[in-house]
Amino acid sequence: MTTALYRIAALAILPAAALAAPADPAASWRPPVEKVEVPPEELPPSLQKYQETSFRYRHLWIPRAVLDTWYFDADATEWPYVEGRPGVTADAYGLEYGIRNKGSNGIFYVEFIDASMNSGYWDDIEEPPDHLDGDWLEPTAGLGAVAFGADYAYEAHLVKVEQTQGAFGWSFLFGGGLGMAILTGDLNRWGPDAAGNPGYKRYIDGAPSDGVKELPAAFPMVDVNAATRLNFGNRAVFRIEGGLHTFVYFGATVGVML
Ligand SMILES: [Ca+2]
Ligand SMILES: [Ca+2]
Repeated sequence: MTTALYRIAALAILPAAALAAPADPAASWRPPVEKVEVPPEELPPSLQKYQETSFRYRHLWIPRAVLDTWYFDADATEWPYVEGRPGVTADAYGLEYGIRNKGSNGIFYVEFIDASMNSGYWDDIEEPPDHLDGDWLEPTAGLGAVAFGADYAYEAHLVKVEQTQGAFGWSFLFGGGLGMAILTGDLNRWGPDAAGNPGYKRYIDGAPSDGVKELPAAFPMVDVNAATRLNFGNRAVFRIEGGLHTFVYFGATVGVML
C-alpha cells in the first residue's frame, strides 16, 4: 500500500521535477536579440512623424474640350451670339492639416471654392442643332462651394533633410483622395420664350429671369494629385501641385511643421 502511494507520488513529482530542472545552459543559449529602441526624436528627420498646418490656394477649371461634350461654342456654324460660351473657372482657398510618417502623408482639408465664371450663353448640343434653345446663365455673387475631404500621398525623397544637416529637403508626392462639396449661390437662368426669343435676347432686353438653374446641392470631390515639396529646416514647407480636384487644378500650399 505504501509502495503504491510512493509510486503515485513519484508519477506526480516527475513531470514537476522535469519542469523545475535547470535547462542545460549550453543547449538553450542563443545570442541575445539586440532590440534597440531608437527614441523618435533620434530617427533621421525624413523618418520622423510630423504634423503640419497649411494654407493653400488652387486655381480650378473645367477644360473647354470637356464642356464641348455638352455645349456648343462660338466655333459652331450658326452660333447665334456675339460672345462665345463662358469658361468655368474658380479659385479655391483652403486650410490643411497634415500628418506624415516616412513616405506616407495624410492630408485633411476644408476650403472655399469661389467660382469666377462670367455670365453668358450656354447652348446645349442636339441633333439637328437648335442654337436658339440655350440658356443665358448669370452667377450670383456667392456662387461656389464649401469642400472638405481627405487625401493620401506617397512621398519620394529626393533630398533628405539629414543630407543637408537639417537645412533643406526636397520630395515628390503622388496620391489621391475623396471629399464632398456643398454648393453655395445660384445661377439665374433666362431660357427662350414661347415667341421664339432666345435667352440671351431676353436677358439683354431686361426680362425677369426664369428662376435659378437646377444644380445638385452637393457633389463629390475626387482628387488625383502630383506635387513637389520643399522643406525648410523641418519648420516651413512649400508645395506646388496639380492634378484633379473634381476640376483640373494647379496650386500651391505653404505651411508650418508642428
Ligand atoms: Ca436643346
Ligand atoms: Ca441647343
